[in-house]
Amino acid sequence: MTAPVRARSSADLIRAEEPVLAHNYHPLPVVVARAEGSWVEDVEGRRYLDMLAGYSALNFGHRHPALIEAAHRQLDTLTLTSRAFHNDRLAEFAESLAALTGLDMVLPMNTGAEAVESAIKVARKWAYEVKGVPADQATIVVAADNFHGRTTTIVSFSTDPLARTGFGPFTPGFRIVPYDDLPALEAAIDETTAAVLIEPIQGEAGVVIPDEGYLRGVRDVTRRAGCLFIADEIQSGLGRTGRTLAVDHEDVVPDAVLLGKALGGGIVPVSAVVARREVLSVLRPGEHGSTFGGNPLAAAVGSAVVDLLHTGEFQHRAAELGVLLREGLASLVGKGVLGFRARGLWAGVDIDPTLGTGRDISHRLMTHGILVKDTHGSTIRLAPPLTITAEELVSALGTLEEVLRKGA
Ligand code: IF1
Repeated sequence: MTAPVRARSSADLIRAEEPVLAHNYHPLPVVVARAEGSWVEDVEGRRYLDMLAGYSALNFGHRHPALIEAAHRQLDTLTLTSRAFHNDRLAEFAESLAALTGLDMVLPMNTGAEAVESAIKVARKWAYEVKGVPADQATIVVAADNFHGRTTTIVSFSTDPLARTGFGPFTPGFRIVPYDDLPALEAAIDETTAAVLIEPIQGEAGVVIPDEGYLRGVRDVTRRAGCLFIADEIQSGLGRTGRTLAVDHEDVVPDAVLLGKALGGGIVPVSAVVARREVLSVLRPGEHGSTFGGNPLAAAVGSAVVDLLHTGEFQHRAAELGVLLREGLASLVGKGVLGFRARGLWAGVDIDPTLGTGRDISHRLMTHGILVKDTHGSTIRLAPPLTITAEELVSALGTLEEVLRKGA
């Protein structure tokens, strides 16, 4: 007789990962088994409010009905063709994404890092073919404390030793300037510059919001210098900040916008470079691609995501609930919170380090039924699903207050 199958506990599952799973993460000790909307449930049935939302990959919450329905419908019809053939979902996806961003053309990819890599390739090719930069001389100006992904080329211009050390040799051709410093940016640009690549709000750096006027300044400087402005909106875009894109807060239209995370509706990885025609037109058959980019399932889910954003409802919720978030955090300043930066439903919160590291605070919030993630030092980030209710948000802030009051 075989032994009865026993469900494995959270502790069992965490222990089981240890010898077989690469240790490139140090997750909080919660093992999620189910989720719906703003809530996740662990193996033992404990419920947690998800205040990280997959780093903004879950802007519409877990398993949004419209997105799940789009995915189910597509799963029953067609899932993958490769780009060797056309598929009947791609035109609609590209049209609606271009319309959403006010740009002309779409290059579909899968992960965020791939969108960034693709934009670097396109910018370089644009520099040689359109701007007339001598072969292999193109430079790209980026900001210190950036986060654009994990590939070899992308970590080549990271300033985070943890992301870089041990992974050289690195890709040349990048110049790093301080973020939110227009004179430094202008000084770094010369006739070899293909593009300026920045996050309109720096996520990993701790939700760092540049001074009003910086993004307009980047637009002016790049236009005058004749180089491209590429905005990495992979984390900041698609409703998170209260507008469709973070650059919309300054009414700026970059030459290229990079999207990812929420574009896949929390279901599949979907990313894209969305750009002016002159920019993406430099790519010709055979020069770039991806087996999975633009597959019918991704296109169907991506189209459904764009449909949700076309209503404006989620941008509106992020803006309105963002006021509550800001007020709640302001009331905690001096009560364990040293300071915070917030826009829409996105905040970096600096906790008094005497109360613990960001990790300690995240752990304590977890035991109180709230999931968040630390960044550096004693900063935690809050990025709840844009579907969160005012009551849920207020209750999460109450829990944060309680955790901070109890101290270390
Ligand atoms: C990890 C942070 C979030 C991104 C921007 C591109 C990418 C990302 C602006 C690459 C990815 C991630 C990946 C995740 C942690 C994470 C993150 F802490 F690093 F900053 F979200 F807050 N551009 N961000 O934020 O996208 O290739 O991952 O799809 O551990 O690497 P990807």
